[in-house]
Amino acid sequence: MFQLFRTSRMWTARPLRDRYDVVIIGGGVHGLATAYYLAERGVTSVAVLEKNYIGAGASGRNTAIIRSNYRTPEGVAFYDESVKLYEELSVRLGYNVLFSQQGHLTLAHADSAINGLRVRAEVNQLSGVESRLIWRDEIRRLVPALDVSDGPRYPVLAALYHPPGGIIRHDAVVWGYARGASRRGVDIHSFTEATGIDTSNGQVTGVRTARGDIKTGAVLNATAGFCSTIARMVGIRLPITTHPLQAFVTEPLKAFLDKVIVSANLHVYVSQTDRGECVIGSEIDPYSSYSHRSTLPFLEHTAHNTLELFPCLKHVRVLRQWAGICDMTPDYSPIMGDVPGVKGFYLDVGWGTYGFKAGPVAGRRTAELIATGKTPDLIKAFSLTRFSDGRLVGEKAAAAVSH
Ligand code: PYC
Repeated sequence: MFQLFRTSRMWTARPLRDRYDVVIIGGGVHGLATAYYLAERGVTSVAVLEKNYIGAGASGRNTAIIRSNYRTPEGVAFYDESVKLYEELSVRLGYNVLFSQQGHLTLAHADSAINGLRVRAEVNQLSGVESRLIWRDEIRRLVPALDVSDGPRYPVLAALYHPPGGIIRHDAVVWGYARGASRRGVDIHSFTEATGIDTSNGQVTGVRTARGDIKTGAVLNATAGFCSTIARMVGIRLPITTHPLQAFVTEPLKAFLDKVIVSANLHVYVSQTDRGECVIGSEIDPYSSYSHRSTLPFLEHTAHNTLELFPCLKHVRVLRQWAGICDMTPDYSPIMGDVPGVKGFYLDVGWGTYGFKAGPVAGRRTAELIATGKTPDLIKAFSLTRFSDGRLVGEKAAAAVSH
């Protein structure tokens, strides 16, 4: 009987070695997915360094929304591959990540918003992604609890409907990748902070950590919130500002909502988990900060706007609220790839509020880059040099809420 219910450890804690082929800084979904896909390619001398417990940063603090209804052809193709990888992830990892493709609606409360959604629908369709404009009757049918009357200050007029979008269990994704990577020989070192990166003649040679030094020729910066600090260790300044992003969760309720609802105009997004809790978030805080503290003004503002959409939540209690921190780039697209002048240093950063959605594709394509030395076509547009070359990939219009 005991054997039946005995739980085995998800990953193995091994001693920190003094040499690895690849060192990944950041033990969130991006770092762990990269380690997993490197190991799948046979690159197993890999260390993942995480200064806290794994998934303690943005991977454990996001609102777990998955979608690919972006605004640029580059963004749509990239996030579409991520959705496809998420679709097969439970089977690939042998671990249920509870991906619920319940559908995703971005609401429009003004003509200008409808125009923006129409452009996205067309770019999505041209890229083969299911996404279309729908009107009040269909919205009412899909989401009976939503107030689609003329009553609210900003009545709902239309929506971008994206059926493949949905929600996932973010901890399970992190644990599943960690387990898969560890089983293939990757070393995961929690509570191991990177304190410096050594270079010689423009080539990475090692990483210093609070637990000892490591020799390596390849380092990936897969951090969120602290990517500028890590980049500065090799003398690079990233075009990034870091802002808190807050969210809260309600007490569990009987199932009433089986779509992800986003209102950019009201700065709010709402979904209901399998446990019945509503997960509700808003825009990034307007000030730059590394703080994980949540605030009362956020809760008041976001709760108020949620009630404009769902008056039925009026008497519901809030269980808890929290904050994560987001690295924002000027064009709201990530920075991925190698870095001119620092051989062996790779970036997978600048995810703003889109990071969790991209974990599988970013991991898979970054692993391909590190293993082959060739930048995959899918991530070429996200290079650091786009800022000096003037080739921005503007994804602000696809943000869940306008910032
Ligand atoms: O882009 O869907 C999104 C999102 C939701 C919360 C943060 N980002």
